[in-house]
Amino acid sequence: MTGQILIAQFRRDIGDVSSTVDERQIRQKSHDFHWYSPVLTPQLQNCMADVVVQPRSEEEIAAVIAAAVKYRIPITVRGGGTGNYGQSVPLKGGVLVDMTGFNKIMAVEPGIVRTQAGATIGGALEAALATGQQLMMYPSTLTSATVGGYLGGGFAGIGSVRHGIIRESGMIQSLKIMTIEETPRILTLSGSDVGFVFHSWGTTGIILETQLKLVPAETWIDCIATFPTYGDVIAFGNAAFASDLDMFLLSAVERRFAPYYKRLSQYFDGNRDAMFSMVKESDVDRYFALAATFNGHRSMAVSEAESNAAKLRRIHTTAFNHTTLMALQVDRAWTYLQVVMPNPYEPKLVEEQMRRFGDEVLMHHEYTKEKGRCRIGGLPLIRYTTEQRLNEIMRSFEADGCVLNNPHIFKLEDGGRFDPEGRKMAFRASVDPLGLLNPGKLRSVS
Ligand SMILES: Cc1cc2nc3c(=O)[nH]c(=O)nc-3n(C[C@H](O)[C@H](O)C(O)COP(=O)(O)OP(=O)(O)OC[C@H]3O[C@@H](n4cnc5c(N)ncnc54)[C@H](O)[C@@H]3O)c2cc1C
Repeated sequence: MTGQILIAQFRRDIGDVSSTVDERQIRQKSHDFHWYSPVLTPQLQNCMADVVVQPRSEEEIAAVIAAAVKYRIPITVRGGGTGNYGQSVPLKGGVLVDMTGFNKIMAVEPGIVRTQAGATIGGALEAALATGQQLMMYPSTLTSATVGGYLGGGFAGIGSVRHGIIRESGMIQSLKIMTIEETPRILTLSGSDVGFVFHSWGTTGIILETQLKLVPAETWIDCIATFPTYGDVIAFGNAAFASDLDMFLLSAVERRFAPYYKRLSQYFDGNRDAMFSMVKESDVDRYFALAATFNGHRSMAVSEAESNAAKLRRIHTTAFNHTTLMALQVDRAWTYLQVVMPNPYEPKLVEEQMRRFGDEVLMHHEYTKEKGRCRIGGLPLIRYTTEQRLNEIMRSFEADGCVLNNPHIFKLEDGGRFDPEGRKMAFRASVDPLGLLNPGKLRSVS
């Protein structure tokens, strides 16, 4: 917590920049989707900023940083607040910088969109589509997540089966960031240097602007294929990934998820397991022909217009952590895990895991690409009882050769995706020498 007098001095220094100390607004902006985790909730629920600011220009962001540095006040940056691990929760109070007021789509050119960091991903996608282009990928939270938040906290998304995970997709062309110094500097990063800031959970400079690569827009059809067993779904997923089918999403869920898919219940009724996909219009028939070779039925194939007219749920809002959200909206006793499956992932392993865990675990897998190979990320639902049991389930997946990216942690290094060579850490120190940015998120920085 920062003292009230210091906060008052800080607010005086930032002049006209919008700021509030209203308790309700502070509480709302100090939390994200860490409530998915019954382990994180008690640890983070009382963490609160002392003041929330909403800058609208580069100059205002610089004024906020300069004043915070002058008074040594911690700074936590927030986009849409859809992160799952308390990424934008201010562990040590201080200033919460809400970036959503800094939200212009600056330019759309052939192959490129330039945005301010607080623009929503959905806004960037819409602007690209208006020029016959599209983003390479996006999170299922695209209407509320910001571009800066996705690059600061995200990992993959809808489109990653086609273009790979964000880190290696080439999607981030360049980033403009501001340093955390009394006289803030602006740096432009490109090439592999964007990796210093990507997925650093807001600990490494404030992203001001992004330049993202665009690809030609395609017409994607929302498809559901259903199968007699979940092993068949996985066998089909493996074959579809290895084929030349053009797909933007390949998301497998078992039949016990059906009660959570109300607006698609006529196509996914709980009698069969399912693959939810976005398939290029010209490949839809071949997609279902391949599914048929694994006992798959064509259950649904609708265009965006048909889906909207029938008031169906769009497929991209059923995938990744939206699958988890749909279940949690009905039953808060669920939580989840993030598990990378062994490659190749044999259908008999998932069937064995389903037998082993019974009603305690429901299976959901997202197909993505990493280093050109299939990367199957499991986001299984877990019926939560105790932290000890949750840990036992994790160890059981690991014994099968799976790799855990534990979502029940709030230290960046513990997620298993951080900087083994220390280059990120060295860069971080150079742009935030006092360690004021999102303090407490890095185990290696107090
Ligand atoms: C229902 C649901 C579905 C999801 N689906 C996906 C998915 O498909 N793929 C995926 O990767 N993630 C997914 N996520 C996680 C989350 O949506 C993504 O991490 C994301 O896009 C966050 O954007 P945001 O604007 O909400 O960021 P926030 O939650 O506000 O912030 C995320 C992190 O980025 C930092 N940050 C924010 N803005 C800046 C900035 N301008 N400069 C520097 N750092 C900044 C924050 O400090 C924080 O550490 C999902 C989450 C939910 C709840």
